[in-house]
Amino acid sequence: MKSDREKESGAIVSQREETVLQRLRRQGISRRGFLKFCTATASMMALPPTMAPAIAAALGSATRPSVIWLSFQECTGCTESLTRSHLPTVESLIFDAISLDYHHTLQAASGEAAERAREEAMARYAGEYLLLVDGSIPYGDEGIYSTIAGVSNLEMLRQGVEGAAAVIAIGTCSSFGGLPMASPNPTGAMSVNDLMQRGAIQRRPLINIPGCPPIPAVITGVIAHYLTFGTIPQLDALHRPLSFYGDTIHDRCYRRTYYDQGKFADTFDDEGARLGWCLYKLGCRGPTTYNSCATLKWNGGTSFPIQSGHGCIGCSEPGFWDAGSFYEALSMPTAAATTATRAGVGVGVAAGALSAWQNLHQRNGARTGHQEVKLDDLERG
Ligand code: FSX
Repeated sequence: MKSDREKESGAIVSQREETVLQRLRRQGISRRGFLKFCTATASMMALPPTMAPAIAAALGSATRPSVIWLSFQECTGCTESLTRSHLPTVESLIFDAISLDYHHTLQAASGEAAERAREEAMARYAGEYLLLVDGSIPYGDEGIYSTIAGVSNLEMLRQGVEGAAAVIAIGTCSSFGGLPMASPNPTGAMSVNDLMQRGAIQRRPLINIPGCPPIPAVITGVIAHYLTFGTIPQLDALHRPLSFYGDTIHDRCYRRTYYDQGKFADTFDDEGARLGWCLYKLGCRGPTTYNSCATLKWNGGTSFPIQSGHGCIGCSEPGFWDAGSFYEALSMPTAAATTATRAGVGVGVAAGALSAWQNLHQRNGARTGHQEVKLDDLERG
């Protein structure tokens, strides 16, 4: 007779061996619904709808990858962001398409059973599982500032990274350090990439999905890409997927025409604000922030901060907490600056525009060429 532990392990294995299509069908998703899901997945990954049959074929035979999600110094906003999506969504479907074997906040198990699930998944799927990490890692005083089940965050991350096929850093904290790393950084917080760079953990293919919190559709889009192609998407120099971080918020903002015309709100309740003019003078960080908020938006595509009348605070950029007041303009747009803006020759604006153009160009290249980085092409520790 099988022990409870053996039964638990058996259940994990058989669910893991189901294909994504089998799992979705078991959840009551019709064939038509599945094809719609594939079309939505293509669009989420910035691929043309003609890719939907290829995605359907890939997902029809792909087994659900084991995913281990570790949470360190964070506010749980990243998980909240993901779970606040309304059902049924592409996001929820995607999470039926993976085997989430360990997640501090979402798992039912606790204590020893929870840690056993992590250890078993790491051993059974060594070299195959996806490691998702949110929160930064305290590096000061050998990581004593934060422990889980008596294990320091640094040690838990080190163990997790060792057998991971790829690591996805969810949120600004794990991508760039985020709030815990803000001055004076009392815990010596570091990002996953910082630790890889200094050799404190092994190097693995790393995708950063910054945002405080990140957009749920971006998290699921990246996972969908991995699930479909077995590869990670094309990344920029900060390990961000170009299809989602290739443009600045400013590049895609619906108020951009007002910026180009030199029409700015000077206060949050003046005529310009009422007319929906550009929020640049009120501190909007859209011109220096790379993310998809202006296109994917939030709450199922309902809105995003600029649409509700507040400037972008740049939460997906490195060091944003220490970058000064959220309400100070990036430069001083006086009447002269407005003229310069119109002419498109403001130094900061020109530099921003050039970098935005370069990024846009790269992003379009990635879209049309659909280049991928194979896991084997990337450096392994
Ligand atoms: Fe950080 Fe996420 Fe901001 Fe919070 O897990 S990116 S503080 S939304 O929760 O890590």
